[in-house]
Amino acid sequence: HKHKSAVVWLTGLSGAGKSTLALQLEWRLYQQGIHTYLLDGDNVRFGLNADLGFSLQDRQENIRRIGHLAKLFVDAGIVVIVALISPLRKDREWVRSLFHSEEFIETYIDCPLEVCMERDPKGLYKKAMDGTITEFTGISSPYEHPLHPELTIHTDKSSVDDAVHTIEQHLFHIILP
Ligand code: GGZ
Repeated sequence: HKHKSAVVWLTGLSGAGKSTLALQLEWRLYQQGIHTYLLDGDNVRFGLNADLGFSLQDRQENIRRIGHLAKLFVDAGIVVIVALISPLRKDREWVRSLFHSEEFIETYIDCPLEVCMERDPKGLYKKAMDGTITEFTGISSPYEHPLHPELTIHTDKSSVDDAVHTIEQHLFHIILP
């Protein structure tokens, strides 16, 4: 069926649950016949953005390129899900400016740093704490939480299903006639 397009931009700390929610949201939308594309920082950094590291300057470039990619997909009528730490407000505001106001759904994946550190699925926080990894978001590099996100999801309090449902409802409101 016909629907408008939009970008669901997931921002938050490493380990907050962005990739998990992104994958589940993609699956749910697919089941309902909505054509989506997922841009996950973690994956794009292996290909298109393999030349980029984690300095604030490289993160800005990472966001810039993924923002333009997302814009191309949205122009093609595809719902884009982006999972990117995107730690700085100014970079996220820049991306927002690429889109019509209703097209950009900034979704703050809010999870306390202590919980992310406890989860530590890839052992990165441990390495950040002992200095093996430098410039790690939340430890040795800043994270500026959104001030006026369209959505906030508390992944330490709500289930994946509930979180996906919340995002889905907001999205449908915008893209469905
Ligand atoms: C933050 C890092 C770092 C540093 C490697 N800081 O949780 P993950 O492991 O699987 O996903 C994180 C990913 C972050 O990439 P993004 O492209 O989303 O970041 S940004 O938007 O800031 O450009 C994390 C891993 O890369 N990772 N080193 N120093 N995350």
